[in-house]
Amino acid sequence: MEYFQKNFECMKRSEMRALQLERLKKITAYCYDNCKIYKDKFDKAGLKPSHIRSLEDIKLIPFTTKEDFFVDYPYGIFSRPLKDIVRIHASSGTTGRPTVVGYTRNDLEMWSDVVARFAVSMGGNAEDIVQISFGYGLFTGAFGLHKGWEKIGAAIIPVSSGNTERQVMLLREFKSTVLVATPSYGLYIAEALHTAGYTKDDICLRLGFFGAEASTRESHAELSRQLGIVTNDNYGLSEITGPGVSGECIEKTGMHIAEDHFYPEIVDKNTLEPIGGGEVGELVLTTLTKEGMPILRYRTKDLTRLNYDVCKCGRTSVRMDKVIGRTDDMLIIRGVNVFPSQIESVLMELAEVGNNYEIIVKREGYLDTLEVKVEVVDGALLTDYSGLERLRTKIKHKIKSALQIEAAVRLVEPSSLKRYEGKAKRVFDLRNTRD
Ligand code: DLL
Repeated sequence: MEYFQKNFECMKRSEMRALQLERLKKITAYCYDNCKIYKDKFDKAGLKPSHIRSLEDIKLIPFTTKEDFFVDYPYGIFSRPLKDIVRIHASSGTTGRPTVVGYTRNDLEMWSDVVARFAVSMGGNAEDIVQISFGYGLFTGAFGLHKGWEKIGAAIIPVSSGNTERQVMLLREFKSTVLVATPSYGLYIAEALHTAGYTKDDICLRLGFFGAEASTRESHAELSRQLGIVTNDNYGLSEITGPGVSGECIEKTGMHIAEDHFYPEIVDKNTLEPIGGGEVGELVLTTLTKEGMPILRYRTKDLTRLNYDVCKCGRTSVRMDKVIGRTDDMLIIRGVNVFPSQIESVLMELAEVGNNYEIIVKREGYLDTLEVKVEVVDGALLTDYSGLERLRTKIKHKIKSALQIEAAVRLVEPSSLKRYEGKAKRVFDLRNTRD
């Protein structure tokens, strides 16, 4: 088994905890001394950095949320003057202003280290040819994966997202061995490969690194099947560093968190009290080593759980489960909590429907309605009324048994729904809009 930084990845738990505590004390004092936003929050809570004496004391520290990035926008959340900042990125910010994030030179080194760790943990090496199909720009995805893979000596193809026919051409002609994309774009590229008349046997891909949005085991199985690859799920967020917070290893039993740099907690999303025992809750992250913009107890809004068992790969780092969804993406339909990923799991298991779907929620009178639109694989089915009805009923039953909720199912023509080159938009909640 290869490791990138074995001393940290395989550290004994007692040593890891000691290291985390030492770093937590230091970063708490550093934030208090260098960032007014933190100083004000600590003073308001009557907290001094010296009150942090154990890892458990982390719960004394007030949470940081997205709103804190706007208190003194854009750079107020930085702990270093701009002369020390060498890179600025921003979150994708689908709604409103994006959060602005800054890195010092050491932050960039750390960032590429943590990405290199999970690349190596999947068997990535200097011989790989890595096609980066994330958009280069303010988004952290492309630069994050680029620098991590470059660090292990791989050859990077910085194609960026979009121009899907060209992606296929590069896969074939440049013989890329690794594809880096959102899972939804990965599926789109796979579709374009087949539309152009090729199969997985015409390309050299062996690994697919997918992240930046929630995905299911079923969609990864589909990516594996269509592209002939072993897939990896990796997680991160701009506010914490970008990609590299955690990633699956070849065992694929959860995403290893680089916990010498990012301290994870799980809290109840309503009471905000810490939850132990491997239960699902909101992930809260503290950066332990960042200089430019350290973040204490960031509420990610992502729901997952932690597993502290040692992995078969030998890494001792805690693993997080696949993200179920964001608390702000959770739909409450007629009182039932529904995550888009649950619907995706149902659809991806069915061979008769494709990988593109839309979830539409409306309010009719006082009643919420849920509609799932999905493409059939075989367009001929659309003229076969009884075949179509059978499939619709089957999907409705499966959704009912997975979610305990009735959904209307609309089967549409192949290739008729919008494809995404970055993060996909699957949910259209029209309850608060007039239509
Ligand atoms: O998406 C960073 C990233 C880029 C991660 C490339 C992995 C690969 P943001 O644009 O700030 O940063 O969005 C962060 O995306 O809070 C999650 O809700 C979601 N997310 C990221 N990775 C995953 C994943 C990047 N593997 C937000 N599974 C996060 C589920 C993910 N959700």
